[in-house]
Amino acid sequence: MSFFGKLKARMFKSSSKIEEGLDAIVEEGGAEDAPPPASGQAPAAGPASPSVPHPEPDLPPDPVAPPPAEPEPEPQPEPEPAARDVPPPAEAPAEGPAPQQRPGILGRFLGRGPAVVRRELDDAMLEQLEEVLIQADMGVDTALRVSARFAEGRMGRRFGVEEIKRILAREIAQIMEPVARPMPLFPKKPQVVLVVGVNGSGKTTTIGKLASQFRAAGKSVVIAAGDTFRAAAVEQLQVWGERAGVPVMTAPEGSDPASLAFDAHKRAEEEGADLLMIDTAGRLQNRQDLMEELSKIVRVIRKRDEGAPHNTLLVLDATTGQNALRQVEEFGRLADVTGLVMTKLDGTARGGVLVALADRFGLPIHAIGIGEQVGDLAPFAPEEFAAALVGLDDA
Ligand SMILES: Nc1nc2c(ncn2[C@@H]2O[C@H](COP(=O)(O)OP(=O)(O)OP(=O)(O)O)[C@@H](O)[C@H]2O)c(=O)[nH]1
Ligand SMILES: [Mg+2]
Repeated sequence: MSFFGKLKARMFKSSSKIEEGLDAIVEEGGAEDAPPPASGQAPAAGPASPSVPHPEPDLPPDPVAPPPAEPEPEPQPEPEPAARDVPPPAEAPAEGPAPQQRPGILGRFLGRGPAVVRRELDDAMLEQLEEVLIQADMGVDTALRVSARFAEGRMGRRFGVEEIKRILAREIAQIMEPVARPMPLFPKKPQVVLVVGVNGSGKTTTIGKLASQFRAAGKSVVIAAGDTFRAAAVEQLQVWGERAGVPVMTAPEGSDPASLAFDAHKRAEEEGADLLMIDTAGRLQNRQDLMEELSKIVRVIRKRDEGAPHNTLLVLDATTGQNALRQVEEFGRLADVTGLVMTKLDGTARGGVLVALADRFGLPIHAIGIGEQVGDLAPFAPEEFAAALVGLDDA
């Protein structure tokens, strides 16, 4: 399966939340439209009442939804003959039924495809859209920005769910485009990658996955098991190291992680390794002592290479939702974070938080995790992510 297929399947909780919200919005104030008639046929019907039950539960995707490759793929409902009966937006009620005729079975026999429910974009609909985005954990500011971009030049026009998803995906991808950057590789050997984050965010797993992927790409890697608090953490890393064929340097439980980092750097340099990845113990951003320990690791490693760490990756757990924003602020203050990795986008309905992070901080998002296996970490691709987030079938 392609990574997009996997991403889409695993992000179903986030996407189904957005989908459900959009379905409800369009159902509430929408009316059934017929798509344009086949060539040469006169329009026979206008929009139907929202109270008319949807006759086809298994409609194919919106037939007027354009192919994604078009430069301005947004559908133009105005030219549809069916829309002629709709009063101009200024006179229309904010919501509610437009003048209507049912698109009869006869009409379909005459060659008009399945009907689509569309709703006219007005202030009330826009507010509901904002609400759906906020509920997907996009945060208020970002939800407002995405909705405003959605509304630009589109008020008074009519949209079906599929069209809304495409426009949203495009707006979201545009916000995220500038931060989608893989972890930069430098000629400096060893390049020091410090990995930080709160407890259980996925630091050790991410190091294991990255180490495997770098190895597969022909890089030599050394891992420092800097979480000296828990013996289990060291064992966990050793398993990943064995799998990846990467040496893991350890220190006795309770010993100073800064001195392990120092020794590991020495070894990595002696071995001519390309990368030194330093795992750290999980720490809550409000534990001052642990945060200071992190600063000490940085101070000590700089005694060996004043440019180190070259990358400080903050690993964030998507399931923590809006709290991720605070973590970026706090860790950023203490550890000079250079890039983000977001894990556990599978199995959470809070995937929208990544949009908020991109919008608010502009820090590079290097990779996303969608599972526990080595192949479940992939470079962050904004178009695929945005499509999966809103539940589109293609990116
Ligand atoms: N579903 C899912 N689970 C993940 C992902 N990344 C990590 N995990 C799991 O999350 C749990 C915690 O991961 P760790 O890598 O141990 O997290 P950590 O940040 O090192 O944790 P501490 O060292 O205790 O702070 C493990 O069970 C991982 O398998 C992911 O992308 N998706
Ligand atoms: Mg760990």
